[in-house]
Amino acid sequence: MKIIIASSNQGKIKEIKKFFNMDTYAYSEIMDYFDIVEDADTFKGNAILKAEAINNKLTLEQKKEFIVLSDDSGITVPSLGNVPGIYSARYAGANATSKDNLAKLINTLKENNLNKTPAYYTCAIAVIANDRLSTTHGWMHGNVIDEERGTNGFGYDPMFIPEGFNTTLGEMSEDIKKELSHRTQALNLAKYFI
Ligand code: ITT
Repeated sequence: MKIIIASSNQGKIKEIKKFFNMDTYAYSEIMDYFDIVEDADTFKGNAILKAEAINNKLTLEQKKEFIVLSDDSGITVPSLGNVPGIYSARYAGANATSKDNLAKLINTLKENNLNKTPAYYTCAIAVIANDRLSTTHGWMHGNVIDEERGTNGFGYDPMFIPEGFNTTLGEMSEDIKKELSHRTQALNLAKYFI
């Protein structure tokens, strides 16, 4: 069995490929890139939309060969009214880069005089194998700070300090993030279906 990752986020793809000990491909390695509309109102709903969009493009032969796996994820800051949540990828606007989104969250903390406040990452994974759909979730709790520290990871990692640590994910090794992360928790559960 091989896995197709229904994502075009290079940070996620790298972490998911590292997690599995089997042939794992970004969908762009199997088919042309296309835009997937993510208009559900939950992480789970958007993960399902992405997995179904890729699964619908597979031939019957490919469906026997491949499992489709998608990831919808984001960060939530309760003291800011639960932003950006499911809008994490577009927090700074429709065409925002992850740098823009990180800068916007840092600025919003500063505007609210919050230099450190609780936050958590959520990851919903959807798996489709032989047209059967399953979903799982994982979370990572900690705090966000009003500055960027370190360059490891991706997205909001340089401003996120996991619970029990003093450094941001941007300052930590990939292996420590792999042990703690929302993505690892959700993928560990998804392994049962796979
Ligand atoms: P795909 O839909 O193609 O998978 P995307 O980047 O649009 O890529 P999402 O809609 O799930 O993915 O948005 C997730 C955003 O949340 C992502 O852009 C990151 O900024 C952030 N995010 C999710 N997991 C993260 C992690 O482990 N570390 C840092 N930021 C993360």
